[in-house]
Amino acid sequence: MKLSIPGRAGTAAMVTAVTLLTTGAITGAAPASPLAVAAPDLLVANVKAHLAQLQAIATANGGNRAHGRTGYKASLDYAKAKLDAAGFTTTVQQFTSGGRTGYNLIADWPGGDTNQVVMAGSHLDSVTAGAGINDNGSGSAAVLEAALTVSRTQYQPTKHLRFAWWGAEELGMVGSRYYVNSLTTANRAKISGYLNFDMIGSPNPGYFVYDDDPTIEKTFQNYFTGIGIATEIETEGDGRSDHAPFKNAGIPVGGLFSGADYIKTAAQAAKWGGTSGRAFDACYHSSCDTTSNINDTALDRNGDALAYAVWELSS
Ligand code: DTR
Ligand code: ZN
Ligand code: ZN
Repeated sequence: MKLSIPGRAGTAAMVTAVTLLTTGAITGAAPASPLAVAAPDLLVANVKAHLAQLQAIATANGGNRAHGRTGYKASLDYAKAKLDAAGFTTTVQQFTSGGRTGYNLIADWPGGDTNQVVMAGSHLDSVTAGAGINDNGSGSAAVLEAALTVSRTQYQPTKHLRFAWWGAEELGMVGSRYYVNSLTTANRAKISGYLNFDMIGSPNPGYFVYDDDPTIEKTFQNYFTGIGIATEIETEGDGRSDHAPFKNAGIPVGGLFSGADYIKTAAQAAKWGGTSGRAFDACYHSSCDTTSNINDTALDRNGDALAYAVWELSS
């Protein structure tokens, strides 16, 4: 779902103006500044289709997609096949943790200034207890759909776009830390921002924005202001997800979160709906974290916010 976004309406109007100008439908000065390309709507039906695939993978592989188990590698193979077919340059990074082999999936969109890399990522692994559809199929599916939408729209950003799916986050951000540590100092300096998406479809959702880098934080807040949703600063997860290794390396980070085992207050229920006195995700790290453990509205809104930020920060 897309609505007008403050600060972007002008861009949208400019895009309209140029469109109309080229059709001769209106007269008047052409926009002075180069046009930013407005982010497309991320199709939540496509995101849910990815979640259905991840659920099927877990079901076919012992009920989980955990590090070192067959369900994790099958999840990575699913995403990689889609990205290869869409024209991305993919890399599978292998590491060992707890005596088991782990993998990161990195997908570069050809083009853009490789001295300014905008990254969006999510952990692809689940806990061993279940399929991990909200934690973190939701983030992984939305990042995958954003990447596929870049390809589908043939978006040509000014900056270089890189997408990532991390292994072994549940063991302590092992995969993302392995990736950051594998970068040279020069290559770390080229990453202008890392956006993290870990649990963005919680069944009793909150709308939390990471308060690490102010520019990234404001970008997300602008999106939610544009759709009339109040956000809160994310305080539960400092250091608890894959943005932490990037932040520790001095790279600007941000992200979105819809809540885990903390309890929704009455004030939060009043502004966001849902049920006060209950966890944002009562199936956190449990076998009930399946495709029925997703709030479609939260997944839709956070997916669109993801796309908005990727387009905005890379244009
Ligand atoms: N997604 C959880 C880690 C986690 C718990 N709270 C937050 C807040 C923000 C980001 C991540 C988290 C996990 O992977 O277990
Ligand atoms: Zn988890
Ligand atoms: Zn997680």
